[in-house]
Amino acid sequence: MTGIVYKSTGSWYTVKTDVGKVYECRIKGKFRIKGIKSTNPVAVGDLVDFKLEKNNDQETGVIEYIHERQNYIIRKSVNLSKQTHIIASNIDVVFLLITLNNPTTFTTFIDRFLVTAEAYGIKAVLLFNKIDTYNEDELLEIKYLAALYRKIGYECIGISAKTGKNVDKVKTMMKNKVSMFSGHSGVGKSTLINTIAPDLSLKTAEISDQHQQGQHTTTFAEMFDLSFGAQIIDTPGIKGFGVVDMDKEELGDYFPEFFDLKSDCKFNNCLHINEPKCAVKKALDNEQIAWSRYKSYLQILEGEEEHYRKNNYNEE
Ligand SMILES: Nc1nc2c(ncn2[C@@H]2O[C@H](COP(=O)(O)OP(=O)(O)OP(=O)(O)O)[C@@H](O)[C@H]2O)c(=O)[nH]1
Ligand SMILES: [Mg+2]
Ligand SMILES: [Zn+2]
Repeated sequence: MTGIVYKSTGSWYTVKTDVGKVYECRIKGKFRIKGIKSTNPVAVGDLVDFKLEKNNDQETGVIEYIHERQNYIIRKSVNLSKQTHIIASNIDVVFLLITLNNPTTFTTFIDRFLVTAEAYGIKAVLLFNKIDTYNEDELLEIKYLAALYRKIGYECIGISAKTGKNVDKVKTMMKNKVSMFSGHSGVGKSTLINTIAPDLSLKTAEISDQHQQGQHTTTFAEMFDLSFGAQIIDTPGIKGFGVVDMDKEELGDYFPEFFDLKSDCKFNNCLHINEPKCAVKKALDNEQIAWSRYKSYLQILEGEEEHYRKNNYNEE
């Protein structure tokens, strides 16, 4: 039998066949797939083959094969273990939810996320959520950020999952696609899904819990079929987003505005650091490239960890 993984709770995987039958499946042994050392061998979105077995009176499955993934979002945990975790696979578009405060989303986090999406060829859209809560200065900051990322080529939408503002635009982009919502804990991923599909009634943080630190309301990634021909993957909030190791020379290619200028650099293997006649550095001086982007680039290049205010969020 063949189906798609809709939910993974660690030891059990919920798999749905193309006729809509749902089976709880498990894996035997370590089930490592070649080349990827991740904490989760099977991810939400995976297409898997499984065989049925009798488990007491229930029919459950054993996953025997994972079909090749078209793509996936993978991150390195920022704790010491440095293990990688596949958040979800076979995604058409990923929406990154961003809030200025409660919680704060820093540009380094946005850029790390975008690099990963670029590396796996996944379309990324930035959703600036909770715009119903911002004062004038904060709205200006959102406008500035949206302009910065639009210039690079990313779609940016200011939304309110609470009031429903611009949620129809998000819905339109989700039609006939597999989408994933990502972002820090508390940015409103589950709230947005509830606004789009009220029937799901996903658990979201209570207002009173909002200021409690390290509170994760969604604890497992889960995919849902929506009525308008869309599939959405809700994910648990992530604290830091460690970019998986890539070649130094490759990294600049995943900053689209750097990549566009690369052919104008004197050296074709230019890392845009100290090399003479570097088109990226020149564009930086002319303010055509944002400092925040360049800073993120250097940080990833040097393998630096993101800096977080202590105890701001819990590691997943
Ligand atoms: N004012 C306002 N509050 C919002 C908005 N979106 C979400 N919230 C609130 O933010 C809090 C967190 O929302 P959740 O949907 O649980 O956040 P999440 O991203 O799913 O968090 P995790 O599941 O922990 O990753 C809740 O109290 C929501 O009511 C919004 O657009 N405006
Ligand atoms: Mg949630
Ligand atoms: Zn250069």
